[in-house]
This record gives sequence, C-alpha cells and structure tokens, in this order.
Amino acid sequence: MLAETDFFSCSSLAAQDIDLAFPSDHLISNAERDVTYSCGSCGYELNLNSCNRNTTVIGSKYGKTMRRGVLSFLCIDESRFTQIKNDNTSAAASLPRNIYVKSDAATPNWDGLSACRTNYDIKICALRPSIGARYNVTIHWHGVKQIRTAWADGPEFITQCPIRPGGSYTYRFTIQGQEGTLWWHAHSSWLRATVYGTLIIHPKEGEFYPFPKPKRETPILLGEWWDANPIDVVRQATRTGAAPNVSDAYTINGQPGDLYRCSSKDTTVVVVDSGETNLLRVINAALNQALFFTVANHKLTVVGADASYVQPFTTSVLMLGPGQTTDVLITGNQPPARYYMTARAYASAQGASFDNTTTTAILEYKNTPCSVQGIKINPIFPSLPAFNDTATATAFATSFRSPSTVEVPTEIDENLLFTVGLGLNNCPRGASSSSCQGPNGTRFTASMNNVSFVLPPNFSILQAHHQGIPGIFSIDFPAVPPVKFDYTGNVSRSLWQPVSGTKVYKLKYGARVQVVLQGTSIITGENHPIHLHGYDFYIIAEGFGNFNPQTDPAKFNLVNPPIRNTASVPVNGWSVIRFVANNPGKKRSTNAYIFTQTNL
Ligand SMILES: [Cu+2]
Repeated sequence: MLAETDFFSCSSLAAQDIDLAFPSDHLISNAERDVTYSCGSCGYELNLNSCNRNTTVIGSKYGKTMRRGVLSFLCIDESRFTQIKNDNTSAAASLPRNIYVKSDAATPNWDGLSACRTNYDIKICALRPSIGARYNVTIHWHGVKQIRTAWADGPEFITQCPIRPGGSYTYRFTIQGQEGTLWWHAHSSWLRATVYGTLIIHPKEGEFYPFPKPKRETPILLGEWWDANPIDVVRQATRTGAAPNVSDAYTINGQPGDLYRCSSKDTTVVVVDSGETNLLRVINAALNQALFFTVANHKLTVVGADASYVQPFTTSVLMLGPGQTTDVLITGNQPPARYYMTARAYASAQGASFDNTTTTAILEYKNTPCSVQGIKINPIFPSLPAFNDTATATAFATSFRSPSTVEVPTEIDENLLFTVGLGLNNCPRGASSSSCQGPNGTRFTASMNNVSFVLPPNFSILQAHHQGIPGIFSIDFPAVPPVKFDYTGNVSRSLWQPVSGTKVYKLKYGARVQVVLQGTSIITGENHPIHLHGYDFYIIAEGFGNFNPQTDPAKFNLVNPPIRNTASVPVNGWSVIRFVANNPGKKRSTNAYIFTQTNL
C-alpha cells in the first residue's frame, strides 16, 4: 500500500529529462539507439531500443521515427500509474500497466505524475513541468464526474488557471461509482495532441464485468500527429484566420504503423492466442477527427462506451468521435496469422480537407508462422468504410442501448436547443488580409447558439464565480438560437457571423435538463463531438435535418438509452440528451464550461 507521504511527496517518483540536444532534423542512428542513459534519481537505466520493464520511455520512438529533435525522457514508475482498481484493498494487486504519453518538442517536461489511493479515494497528484518547459499546461480527467471537485477537472481558464512552466498543481479527486474506460489529456491549447493516456477503472475487488472475463485487456489509444509543433499549428490558424493544417498521421498507442514511410519498425503489436477472448479498450484521443476502427477478419462485440456498460452488439467497424471510448471483445477465432487493426477518418464535412492517411497496429496470433518458405507474410488488411460513409457511422451510433432499463428524467425543467457548427467572422476593420484567410477574406470560428466562446484572459470562470469577480463571464448564453432558421438548409449568409463572448447558461441544482444539439450547415455540416464535463447523459434520440419538436419526441428512447459523456451529433442532424444537474460546484453550464465542442 502506498503511504500518503509517498503520494504527496512524489519525490520517490522523480524523473529526469535527458536532453540529447539533437538538432531538429536529426535522424537517430542505430549506435545512438544503443547507448544506455541513466535516468538519474529514479534509478532506471534505459536506451532508445528498450526500456526497463517498469519504465515508460516517452518521446524516444518519436524522436527516431519522426525526426523530432528534442527527446524528453521521462522515467515513470509504472507501478504507480493509470490502471486503477475501484476498490479499497491492497495496492499491489492493482499494479498499473498502461500509460501512453507522447512527447515531442511541444510537450512540457514532466517531472512527476502519480496515482494512488487512500481508503475509498483515488487521488492523482502532482505534475510539475520542469525548468525549461515552454508552455502552460493543465490535465483534464476526461469522463471523471468530479463530484464536488470541479476545480480538479482541468480545462484551462474554465476550472483553473493553467500551470505555468515550472509550476505545479495537485489534482485530487475521488472516482465514485464509475467503471470502465476513461482517459486523461492536457487541456491547454493543442497540447492535447501530445500529452494523453488511459484512465481505466476496474470493477471493485470481488466483482467483475457483466461479460465473461477476457483473457487479456489492451488499451487502443487512437491519436493524431502533426509533423510540427502543434502549438505552432494552432497559432498559425489563429494568426491567419484560416482552418488549421490537418494532421500528418494518426497513431495507435503512439505509433503511426506500417503505412507511413518512416515508422513500420515500431508498429504496435497486440498479441492474441487462438480461442481466447480479449478486451480492447478503444479511445479516440485524436484532436479533431472522428475515426473508423476495424480489425481484419474479426468481429467486435461492443460491451461498453465512455465508462458505461452497454447491451452487447456485434459489428465489424467502430466509429468514435474525438473523446469517445468503446470497449469491445474480440475472439481469436481466425487462422493464426497477423491481422491489421486500422483507423482512419470518418470525414463528414463536404469539401473540407482532412488527413486521409490510415494508421495500423497488428493483431498477432501467438502461433503465427513467421514466414512461408522464407517469404515474410504481410498482415491481412481489413476493408474500411469510405471516408464519408455516414450510413455506417449512423448504423453504429444507433446500435447503443443501456443493458437494462435506466432512469431517464421524464419531466423536464429546462428544455434547451443549442445549435452547433461553424461560423465566419468578418475581417476586423483595419486588419490585414493576411489575418483573414478564411473563405472570402473572413476568419473561421465555431458557434453555439450564435456565440463563439472566448477564454477569459486572467481568471478561470470557476474562480470568478466562486470569488464573485465581475467582468469575467456573463450569464446570458441563450437557451435557444436567437434567430430561428432552417438550421440544416441553405442558411442565409447574414446568419454566419456569431458574436464573441464568455457566456454561461445557469442551471438550478437538481434541474432536469434536455438539450437538443442541433447541427448547422453553416459553411458545411459536420459530425460534431459534444462533450459534457462532470456528467454522463442519456442520448435519447438522434436524427438528420432539423429537430422537429412535434414529431421527433415520438422517437425518444426513455427506456434504455445509452449513457455517454460525449455525443457525436450527426452531420446536418441532431442529438437529444438528458441529464440531471446534480453536481454541486458546477451549477453553471456554458458552451465551453460544461459543453465543449471539438475541444474536449
Ligand atoms: Cu472531458
């Protein structure tokens, strides 16, 4: 059992950066890969080829495969991390195994990040960007309800001010009544593209899943990678007003895989034995992109999503919006061989550019023959849906049900209608054309109910609320769109420009809330991920076109709708969600405080 002092001092977990000071275009040689570096106070030795069993090496593989210049090493005692049992018994039995953190030039240098439990609490503490870290950072614990600990949620300027380089912040919270696959990530600017990992909550000691015990469990973290400092990518977009550059690769557990020119040696391999059934915990950790996921020749049985169990259903393809997680069972019932697991874009926005590459990992049977007559056998490749295959995405999304009857609020206190979509700001008077490179000399923006959210510059919204600091936010976020229009039709150009503001919508504690999330066709319709911080919600219906309050309620599933923390609002369509506003300290709902769009 970890002692409280271990936990808070975190010094026993000390890690050290070893800056190899390679120039930015340096390609690491084999000789350099074999050099063993001592990781200072944490006592581990590691090199770029292999890492200590108990040590995660961050960044090295990216340095090699992607020619990233700065190698930030972090020794993490994995026995303290990430895979957490939701119980109050011995710590030793719950040794964590999986933490996947990407590090590149944009990543703060981590000095410590640890997890441990006391009694019924799970506390996660202490990260300290070391001297030399370049950016502010926060960590968001995606899907954790943060009951009465809203300040530990993580989004910068929403629930806390960001941690300055060299500063530290202790996240302390309890995970209560949650079980399944969640994840954590940086929640400051685009650092989310570089710092993320799994947060897996096992059943209590003595309890187990509502399905046969899988032989193995493997997290599958889908990521999105830029061959650039992602902070530079978003800053360029902010400067020019144009859409940000699309990514250069997707990744599975940090590796792009065999289909990219530089990385096949490090492709993620997931081992399976014939006949056994394993659990894959698939997480879409991509910054912006909805993704299809398939495994060649294998069916996937979906058993959970966003840390809630679902009525099992079988499919050959998953679709995950950014932020969503899906747990699937996979049985080794195919001839021993190597099979590709693949992910690539579900790109629903017509005419918008997107990263059309495909990331792969390999499902490898233990008894796979290496070669036949000296010829290496390539893994079997699956068929993937077309990039714009909305029919497949819809068939998948509408298959979700809760395992049994759930208590959906039937009486509603707050009936909200939020449009979600894009917008275009006219070029500010006097601005140069170089800062207005959106369509027809405009600047791209996002909009919910005609409001484009602006982060406060100097206080977090929660702090301003708590301390009564005026001028940080206003409570006039509209309950319905200020102007009613044909949301998914041919929208008048005069409705394309939102107002900017830090607006919140206030909810009474205990209010039973329904929100119709209505996509718009402004510029172009798109499948939008919408995530609620601190809550799970029921998705009681989804559809295309404009939500019709007269006829569409007939489609509501008030019996066994799925429970999620992130919805994928159909392209040019709508989702209806319900929840009870019962998380003290989060009485307010804003378009970015509780609801976030493509900003998880
Ligand atoms: Cu979240």
